[in-house]
Amino acid sequence: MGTLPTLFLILVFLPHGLQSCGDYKECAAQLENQLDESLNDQDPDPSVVLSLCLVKHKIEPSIVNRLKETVISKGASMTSGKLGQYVLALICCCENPTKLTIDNELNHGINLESLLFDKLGQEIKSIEMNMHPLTTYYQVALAVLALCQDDYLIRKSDIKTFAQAVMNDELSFGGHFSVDTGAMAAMAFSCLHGSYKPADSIKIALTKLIMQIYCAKEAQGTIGNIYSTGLAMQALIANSDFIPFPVWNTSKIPERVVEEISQGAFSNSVMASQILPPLLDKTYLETGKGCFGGVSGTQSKAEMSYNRMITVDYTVNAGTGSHTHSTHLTVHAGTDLLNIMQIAQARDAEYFR
Ligand code: B12
Repeated sequence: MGTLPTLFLILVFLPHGLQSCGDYKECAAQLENQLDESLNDQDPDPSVVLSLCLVKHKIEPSIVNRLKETVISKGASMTSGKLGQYVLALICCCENPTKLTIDNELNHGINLESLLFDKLGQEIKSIEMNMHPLTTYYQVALAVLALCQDDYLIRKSDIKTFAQAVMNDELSFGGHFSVDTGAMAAMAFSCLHGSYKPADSIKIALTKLIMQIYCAKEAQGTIGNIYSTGLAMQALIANSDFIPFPVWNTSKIPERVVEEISQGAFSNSVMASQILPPLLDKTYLETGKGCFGGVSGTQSKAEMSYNRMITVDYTVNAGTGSHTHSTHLTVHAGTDLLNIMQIAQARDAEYFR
């Protein structure tokens, strides 16, 4: 065969992602096109939708509807991590996972968050009884991240069990720290950090994970292997107050990622969806941020987060003496003082009138 026909064959049958890209931005644009196209020929993958939504902020309503149809019909039988992926994708598209409807056809809608909350509960129960989750810690992390990103209440005891697993080095495969799992868990703890309790356990687990991820940096420019590098970069970007960006992002990482994308290593859409956000400085922790103030969605963030619970210590001083009566209440965030007083009264009318 002559040179020209051979060249023709190479060009025609070149694997999809194999056009060379020169820098981060060019490679990101290439991946974005690849992911966009992948939405046409199959059921939209929630991790692909999430990734595109994070970098573009606008997903076609028909794609969002297909995502909703799938999760409404199959959500109950999905694993915790798969459901977590759907919830993250829908939050990113400014949908309200606590009242999911298609064209408002159901009055009350489906509450994906309470379904996910139950699935997380089963995972935690399994950890406590059998020393391992029903699925994997990767999926547990996805579930926690999804609930947390939507400001949904997560049981303190569940968080404690998950943090304990990190401290006991249980997030490993074959005796080695799993960078993918560690990175997903670091994002989950990063979300919990600051607004959930127990604060100490969260901070210690998060610090440990970030250090483990940083230590997994390889001389040739990956963190773990090339496929865990995307999630690891996201975890490090989201926690740059622990390790500043210039410290971990040495030139080797961008060089290596660009080289691998050019060579077609990310022709798989799910793998591409994990590396695209950090190429453009985005992480799963920004899910839903574009919806603040009702910018592009049907629901405002305030409405979406109505499920968030807070704890209130309510104390009354009886007369001028030193008699005080206290109660510890769990109420929806945003409950006003009058309501808190009424709830306290309902609990103990003798002291809180
Ligand atoms: C958990 C996990 C596993 C578990 C999955 C079973 C379980 N109980 O959950 C186990 C340990 C069995 C496993 C095995 C393997 N895995 Co694995 N796995 C993962 C991990 C950490 C999370 C996947 C996940 O749960 N996603 C969330 C759920 C909700 O989405 P999902 O679509 O349902 O996920 C399913 C698929 O990812 C599938 N799966 C897992 N690994 C692989 C690998 C391949 C090639 C395929 C086709 C599918 C597949 O199992 C998941 C659970 O059902 C990813 C990390 C990542 N960055 O994605 C690596 C990852 C996907 N695995 C990888 C690899 C290489 C493998 C193995 C080939 C390892 C080996 N040498 O044996 C095998 C192949 C298994 C297969 N199905 O063909 C690579 C894939 C790289 C690539 N080129 O695409 C990843 C990215 C890890 C990495 N950084 O290298 N894996």
